[in-house]
Amino acid sequence: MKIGLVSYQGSGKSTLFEWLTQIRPDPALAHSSQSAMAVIPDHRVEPLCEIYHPKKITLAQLELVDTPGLSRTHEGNASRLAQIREAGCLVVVVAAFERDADPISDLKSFEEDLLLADLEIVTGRIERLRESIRKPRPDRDQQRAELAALEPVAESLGRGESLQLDELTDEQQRMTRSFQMLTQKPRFVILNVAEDTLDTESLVAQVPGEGTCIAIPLRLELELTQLEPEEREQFVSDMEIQATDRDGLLRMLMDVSNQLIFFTAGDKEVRTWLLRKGASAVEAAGNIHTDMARGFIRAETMKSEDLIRLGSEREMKAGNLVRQEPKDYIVEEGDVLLFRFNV
Ligand SMILES: Nc1nc2c(ncn2[C@@H]2O[C@H](COP(=O)(O)OP(=O)(O)OP(=O)(O)O)[C@@H](O)[C@H]2O)c(=O)[nH]1
Ligand SMILES: [Mg+2]
Repeated sequence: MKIGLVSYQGSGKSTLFEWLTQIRPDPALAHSSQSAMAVIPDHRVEPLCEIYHPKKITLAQLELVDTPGLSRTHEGNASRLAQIREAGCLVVVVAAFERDADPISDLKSFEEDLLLADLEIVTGRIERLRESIRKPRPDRDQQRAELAALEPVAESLGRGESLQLDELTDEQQRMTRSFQMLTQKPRFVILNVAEDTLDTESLVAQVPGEGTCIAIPLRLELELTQLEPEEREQFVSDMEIQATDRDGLLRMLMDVSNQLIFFTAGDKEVRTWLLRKGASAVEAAGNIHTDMARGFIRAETMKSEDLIRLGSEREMKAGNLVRQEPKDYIVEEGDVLLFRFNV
């Protein structure tokens, strides 16, 4: 799933992108989206490697997309919004580093812009349906049903309510899927504060939705990653600052994008994989290879904490901790999976 970094111009998206991916977005391509991967470190990989001594280690990566910032005058926003629609989840970067910044009202107007963009799409469709229904045509009932499903969606957007997927009926979800509605995408907010902003907590507390916002001095964080490790340590202790937990942030982004990590482990490779939360074992197998899903027999499943605690597969078997799971088993965070399949 693509994670879109979005906001108004000049709020720090590209700075965040470079900090997390270590890739500098090309300023010449600033009018279009640029994507890169951010490696997700995992503290369980090292102990697993002590068990398997693999030849290779591969870590899962999140795909981040640096999108062009919206203009506050709305000029030229249509194509920028279209690029944002392609992301599965949004990280809204709000500028809070200037003395006169008002990040909370900025965030509010950004949310309103997303809402208006969705309203425009839905009302456009409604108008076309109303027009079309006047004429006799074979699919008129179907169009009436679509109209009936969309009208309440337009009404609530018109009231300024941003819609979440779980508030829509199945039919409404189906009817709005192709719109890729911005207001339905999970969102996470990063307040881009100045190096010397002290009271970030009270700022964060003003953002609605618990646990979906953090304050980060992005420019400072990026500069820190560009220092040599010793220099960085010196700087951090001289300035009495605390570097942001970058790995923790990547975890949060995994959470908002509704993904978990599972492992495959053997003497060839220890590897982490991303998977949609709630996905089944056969879907996990399909992420690795379509053949594995097609010929799926079962998934030998261990909890990584148990395996790390006991130190070997032999001990796991002796303790009856290796489960044989069928296709529809719902994979859990931290599972170590070995797929048995027919070729
Ligand atoms: N003082 C200060 N300046 C910052 C901070 N973060 C970003 N900036 C500056 O703000 C400007 C814009 O940052 P970018 O990361 O390019 O912003 P952007 O959101 O990608 O901008 P667009 O791509 O134009 O939409 C740059 O000049 C940054 O140096 C910060 O934490 N503190
Ligand atoms: Mg940028």
